[in-house]
Amino acid sequence: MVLVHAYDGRRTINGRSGDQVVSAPSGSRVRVRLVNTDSGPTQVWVSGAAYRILAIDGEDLFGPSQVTGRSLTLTAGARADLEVVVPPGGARVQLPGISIAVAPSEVDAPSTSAPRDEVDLLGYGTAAPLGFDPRKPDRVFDYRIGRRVGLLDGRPGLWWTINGGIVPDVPMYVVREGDVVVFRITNDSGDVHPMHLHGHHATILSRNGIGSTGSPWRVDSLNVRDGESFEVAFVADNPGVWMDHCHNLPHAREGLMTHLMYEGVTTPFLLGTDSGNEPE
Ligand SMILES: [Cu+2]
Repeated sequence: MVLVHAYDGRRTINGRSGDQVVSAPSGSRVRVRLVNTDSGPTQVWVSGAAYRILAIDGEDLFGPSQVTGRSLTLTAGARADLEVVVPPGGARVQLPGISIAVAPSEVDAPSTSAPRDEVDLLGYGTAAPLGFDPRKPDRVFDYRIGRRVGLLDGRPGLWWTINGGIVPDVPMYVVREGDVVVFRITNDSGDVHPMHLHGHHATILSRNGIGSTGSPWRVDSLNVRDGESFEVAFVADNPGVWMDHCHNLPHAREGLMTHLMYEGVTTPFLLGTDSGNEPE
């Protein structure tokens, strides 16, 4: 388990700064689970060996192929399971400013600078059935991320918007249990947003109008860059009231959050500062 977090701008793995080593004999197959607990995306890559991406956000990828010379983007809150077969000279899982080597104890695993190219999960692995048909959705929602001047809790500022509105003037997405739900996410806000839906994993159907050709790619945290658009789909199979927000928490506080709600599910808790809730 490789938990990546920056404290006071200093990058750590599992709470410790500096490069680390996990001793592993040559030929052993190591599964490295990365967790990005920061507010922004990061790159991760492996030097000294090829790697396979076995899972994203805890969801297995189908038919993952070997990756060399490319990095993987881990958005805020994202998890990735990488498989590395340890070569005699060791391998090093790297992120900017920190690394963890998986290597026989007597060797110093190599390091490289960050690859310029990145793995595109839209075409990674082998296509497989999704388990539901997103072509006939019961609900289609727009989640348009923007930014404009306005008032948030009476405070003037430049705030994030969802479909043009500032919290609480944003859509509450209502579904019924069993619905096939499609979200069309667009971002014209000038910044990247790690969008995070609680309680569900959404399958990526397309990015910028280009359909997925690889393994079913399921996420609960999606890196949505400025100017990008995604179509994602899921089956509403987990009744509740779920946050659907930006995982960059200052962004969430600045308005980039709403809810996915199920018909017939209510909560005694209220939105807004009138309820006595004060965001941290
Ligand atoms: Cu954001």
